[in-house]
Amino acid sequence: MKHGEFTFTMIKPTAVKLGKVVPILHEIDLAGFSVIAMKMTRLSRAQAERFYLVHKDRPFYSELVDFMSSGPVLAAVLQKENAVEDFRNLIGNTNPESADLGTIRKKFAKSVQENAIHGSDSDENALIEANFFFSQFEIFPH
Ligand code: FUP
Repeated sequence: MKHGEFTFTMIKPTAVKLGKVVPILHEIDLAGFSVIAMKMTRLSRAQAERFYLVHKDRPFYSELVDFMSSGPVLAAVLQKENAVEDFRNLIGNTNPESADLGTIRKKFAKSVQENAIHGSDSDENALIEANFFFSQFEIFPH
């Protein structure tokens, strides 16, 4: 995988439960991303704690970990030029109330916690997060 040409995403438990996996993947496809790895899985509490470790001192950490381990998620690695920045623009602000019209979070998020989808915030984190969910034999870059 080439640095800068991929990002990691995860469709979060509420969106999965509400049947929004395919509608959200459709938006991702229309925006020009291609799927190079994908799985549905459920995080244990310990795995969710590890994924969000940068937030461990924030007041919402415990609730966030409870939520993210409450049901299945759809994890994927997406390929595109300028993937991290373009995907952050596609999903919109963390808080759906502040997200621009047309963004995935504006369309599908319930709240700042249950905000439908994750997108890596840097190329370094995209690599760390892709490796958290997938082995090198489960990622198929073009
Ligand atoms: P983002 O990069 O947009 O996902 O946002 P952050 O890294 O700031 O936050 C990561 C996750 O923490 C969010 F997706 C949801 C959760 N969060 C809350 O639950 N409450 C908050 O006030 C802020 C973030």
